[in-house]
Amino acid sequence: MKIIKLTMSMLLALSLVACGGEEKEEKKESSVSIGGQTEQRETTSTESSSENGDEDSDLLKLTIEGSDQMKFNKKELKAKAGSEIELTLKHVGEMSKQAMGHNFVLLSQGIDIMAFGERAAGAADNDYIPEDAGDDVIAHTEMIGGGETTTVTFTAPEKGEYDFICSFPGHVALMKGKFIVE
Ligand SMILES: [Cu+2]
Repeated sequence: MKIIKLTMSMLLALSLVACGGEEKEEKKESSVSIGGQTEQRETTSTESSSENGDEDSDLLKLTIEGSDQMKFNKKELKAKAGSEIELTLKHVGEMSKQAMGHNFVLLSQGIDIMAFGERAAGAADNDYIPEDAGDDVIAHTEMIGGGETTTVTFTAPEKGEYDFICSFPGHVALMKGKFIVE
C-alpha cells in the first residue's frame, strides 16, 4: 500500500509540475523541510555551541595583522596560562617579504626586545630568528610578505606579561606588543 501511495503522490507531484504547479509543490516541501531543519538546527546549534565552548577552553584562536605601514593592528593579546593557542598572522599590505616582511615572535620574559632585534637582523638566512635563540623565543611564525597569512600553534606560558615583536630588521621599534597571560 505504501508503495502505491508513494506512486500516487509522485504522480500527483508530476501532474502538479505539468500544470505549472511546481512552485506550490516546492513551497510545500520546503516549508515542511524547513520545519524539520529548524528543529535540527536548534539541536545542532546547541551541540556546536557547547562544542565551541569546549574548543574555546582548549584552543584559543588569536589573529593579528601586520601592514605596509610597519605596524601590528594590536598592541595587546591575551591568553590563559596553559591554553592551546592558534595564532594567525595576516600581512594585509602589498609589499614583498624582502621589503616589508613580518613575523610574530613571542619572547620569553627578561629578553630585551631591542637587543633581540639586533641579533635577529643578523639572521637573514634563518628567517630573522637567531640560530641560537633557544629558550629566548616561546613561539614564532614564519616571515611573510603582503597578502600572505601564516599560523603558529603553541601553548601559552605561565601567568605574566611577555613581549611580542616582528623581528624583521628595524621593525621591532614599531612592531611590538604585550602578550598577557592570565
Ligand atoms: Cu615586520
